Amino acid sequence: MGDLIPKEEGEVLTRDEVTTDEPPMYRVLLLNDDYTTMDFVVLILESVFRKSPQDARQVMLSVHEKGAGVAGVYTREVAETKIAVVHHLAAQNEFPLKCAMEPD
Ligand code: TYC
Repeated sequence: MGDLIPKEEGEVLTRDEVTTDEPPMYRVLLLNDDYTTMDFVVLILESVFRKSPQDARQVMLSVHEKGAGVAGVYTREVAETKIAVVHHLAAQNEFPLKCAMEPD
């Protein structure tokens, strides 16, 4: 039993009754295209999504074969930032690589 937290007048909530809400999580999807090189996608998966070289290659090949695949699962702000970084790096390197996000 922890501290007593006032709720309404004359009412208390014990710490054991406090639930911690988990933030909504989002899958960042990598989308296949015909022009981005496999090496560039692997580099993105290693550098932006912190995948090992082996996992990065596996995810890249799966996206290449199936059309899309999950690069990682993050909170909304982190997912949005990673997508913006990928699109920036892709544009800088003149690749059409695109990401999307969806609720996990
Ligand atoms: N299809 C690309 C090629 O053959 C490789 C690729 C993989 C591109 C994954 C995008 O998200 C992607 N060069």
